Amino acid sequence: MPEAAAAAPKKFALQEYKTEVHVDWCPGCGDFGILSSIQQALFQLQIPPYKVAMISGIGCSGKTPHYIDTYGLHTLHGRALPVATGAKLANNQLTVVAVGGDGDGYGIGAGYFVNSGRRNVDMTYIVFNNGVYGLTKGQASPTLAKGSKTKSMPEASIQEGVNPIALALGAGYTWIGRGYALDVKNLVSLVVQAISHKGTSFLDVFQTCPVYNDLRTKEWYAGEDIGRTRIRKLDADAKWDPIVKDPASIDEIVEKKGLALRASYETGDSLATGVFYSIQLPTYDEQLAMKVPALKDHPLVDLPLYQRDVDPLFAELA
Ligand SMILES: Cc1ncc(C[n+]2csc(CCOP(=O)(O)OP(=O)(O)O)c2C)c(N)n1
Ligand code: SF4
Repeated sequence: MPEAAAAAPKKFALQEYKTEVHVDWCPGCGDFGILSSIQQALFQLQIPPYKVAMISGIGCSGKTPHYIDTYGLHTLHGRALPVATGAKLANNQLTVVAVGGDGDGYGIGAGYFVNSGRRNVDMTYIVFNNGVYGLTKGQASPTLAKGSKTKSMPEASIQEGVNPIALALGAGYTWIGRGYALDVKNLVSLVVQAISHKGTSFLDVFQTCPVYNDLRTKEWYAGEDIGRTRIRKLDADAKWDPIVKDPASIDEIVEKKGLALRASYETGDSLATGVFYSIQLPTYDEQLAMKVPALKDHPLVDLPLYQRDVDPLFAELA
């Protein structure tokens, strides 16, 4: 008798990455495109939903884990990255994706944004960048350019906006990209690449907030006033190569970071999207496993708790 064929691995349906929770974003919100892109990317990668942890901060964008049928945690304002770091270190077998707004990530969470870049924990961070604090009614966020006045502001901003790609290059993120919420096809591809990258990947996403930001509208990105899209795809240039081939070569690193930095400063009528920079370096979790060999075979959550009798210490201090 022929041997029984091995059971085919279960194929997850796109629907299995969606919850039944009512999505309460405003009609036309760019968040819908980002949500759909994350669900499609997880589906394309066929990552079992029970092996994914979605971690968010606070804001309209912070609701994202409610709508994705994986493990999820809606944490404090600006704290998605430290919580995501903890989740990955506790269970290195999880695919960890942190999400949040530009106020969440580049404002109140700015310190975590910088320090997560230098650690290179194997996880992904996706920022919904709309130039405003959506949930709290449209105040200027850290990315709103100087001189801009949105619908909800009495006067134009007198502060410079930050450049998230430049910050990420300086902080040490090992994969840096940018997408556009309403170009879902491209965004799915970028989320797939970001999640597949070994190390901390950072994806800034231009997101439209039609309720509070009447400057960066879908018509503006489409360039209806200038007759061509303002979104420039970096890979449309056949010569664009963001990948560092020799991670030991400081010259190559500086050259590639320089090109990415230049592209990140394109403004006005040409906004670069795509992969800006990519390098393969040892991850924090890998380095930890070198120090604690038991982590190679078992995630921390499966290891017995370390116990120590502290009574002698207290007795000594008494
Ligand atoms: C410690 C703390 N400070 C302030 C707030 C109020 N707050 C809630 S959401 C938010 C801003 C959200 O903006 P953003 O991060 O850009 O996300 P969006 O709503 O645009 O997706 C603020 C200031 C809070 N919840 N917690
Ligand atoms: S306020 Fe803006 S970001 Fe928030 S749900 Fe509405 S459109 Fe989206």
